[in-house]
Amino acid sequence: MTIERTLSIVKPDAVARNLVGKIYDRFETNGLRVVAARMKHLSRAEAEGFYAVHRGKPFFDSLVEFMTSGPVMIQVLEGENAILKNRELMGATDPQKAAAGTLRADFASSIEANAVHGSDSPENAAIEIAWFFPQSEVYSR
Ligand code: RTP
Ligand code: MG
Repeated sequence: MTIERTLSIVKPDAVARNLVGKIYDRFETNGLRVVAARMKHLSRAEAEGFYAVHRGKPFFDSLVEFMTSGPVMIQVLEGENAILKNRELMGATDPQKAAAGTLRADFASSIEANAVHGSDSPENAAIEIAWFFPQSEVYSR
């Protein structure tokens, strides 16, 4: 059994649609625990830095525009295989391709405004958690 932590973001579309509680409920119902959280309206520099791996891709400017369009809810989730489990709960990037019952199938409106972010590997989870939270603000069990 591997207890992991992953970085999750409720994106501006889902915050605007008042879905934070419904999304947290999915995490908690599926064995993930919120161990750090903050709401933040990302600056352009923060969004560009956070999504730096996508710099140069055709959707990068639009992605940064979207991620800075309103506040986001940022959390660290902890639990067994948290990284993969959160990705499974999220569903495919494109909500049209996301499996039924996933967050993106239920709450996303487009491939860009897709409700949630989740770290995709242990390496990126560590980087992304540190990007938003000092260790003293992660309340691990
Ligand atoms: P995320 O990083 O946000 O958890 O999403 P992901 O791994 O499922 O997808 P990724 O390939 O990392 O893309 C990051 C975010 O960029 C936007 N996107 N737009 N217009 C497009 O073709 C396109 N492709 C990606 C989405 O908001 C996606 O979640
Ligand atoms: Mg990604």
